[in-house]
Amino acid sequence: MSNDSKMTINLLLLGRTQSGKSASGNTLLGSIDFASCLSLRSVTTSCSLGRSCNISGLARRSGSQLTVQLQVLDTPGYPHSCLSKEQVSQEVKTALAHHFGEKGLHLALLVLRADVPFCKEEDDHTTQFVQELLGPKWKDYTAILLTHADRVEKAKFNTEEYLHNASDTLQKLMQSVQQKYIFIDNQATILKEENLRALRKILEFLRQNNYQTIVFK
Ligand SMILES: Nc1nc2c(ncn2[C@@H]2O[C@H](COP(=O)(O)OP(=O)(O)O)[C@@H](O)[C@H]2O)c(=O)[nH]1
Ligand SMILES: [Mg+2]
Repeated sequence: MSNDSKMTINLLLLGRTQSGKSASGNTLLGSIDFASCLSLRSVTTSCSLGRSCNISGLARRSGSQLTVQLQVLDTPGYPHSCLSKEQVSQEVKTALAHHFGEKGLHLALLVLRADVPFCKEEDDHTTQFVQELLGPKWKDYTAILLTHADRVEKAKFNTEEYLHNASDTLQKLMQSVQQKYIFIDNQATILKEENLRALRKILEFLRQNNYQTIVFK
C-alpha cells in the first residue's frame, strides 16, 4: 500500500499457453495492454506489466474511500511452446524483482481453462512451477482463475455445480488454495461488470490474507 488513500495491488498471471492469461490481464485492467490471440504457438515470450487507472468505490479503510490501482504482470506461461521451464522461471523471477521488488506480490492467479479438464500430469508441472516461484507459502498467495466461463454458461451449467463435478486433481488443487477461485468470461459483452466482479473477489482474497505480500529481491 502506498499512501493512506491509495492501495496498489500487485498481481501475477501464471498458467499454460493459451489458457487466457493475457486476455484475463486485459479484463482485470479494463484495457488492451496485453497481446492476446488464438494461436498454435505461445504468443507471449516475455513478461510485461500493465497498470489500471485509479479505481474508486471498491475498498474502504477506517470508513474512508480508498482508490485502488492494479498492477498486473503477464508472463510467457508454462508449459511454453518454445521456452524451457528454466527460461520461463528466470524471466518471471527477474520481472517480479524488477516490478514488484520490496513492495511484493499480493496474489498469483493460476489461470486454467474452465472448459478443459485439469489432469494429474499438468497439475504436477504447474504446482511445482508455482511452488518453486513463490516458495513454501505459495498456497496463501495463489488463487485459481477459471477462464472461458462463457462456455460453461452456454452449456447451461451452474458454475458451482460444474465445479463440484471437476476432476479430483482440480478439486484437490482448489482445496490447497483454500477454495480461492474466480470464474471469468474474457469475451463478456459487458466487460466492465466482469472486471468489477473479479476485482471484488480478488480484494476479498487479499483481505483474508491480511494484505500480506511475498517480497522478491
Ligand atoms: N471464449 C473465450 N475465449 C477466451 C477467454 N479467455 C481467453 N480466450 C481466448 O483464448 C485465446 C488465448 O488467449 P490468451 O490470452 O492469448 O492466452 P495466453 O496464452 O494464456 O496469454 C484467445 O483467442 C482468447 O480470445 C474466455 O474467457 N472466453
Ligand atoms: Mg499471453
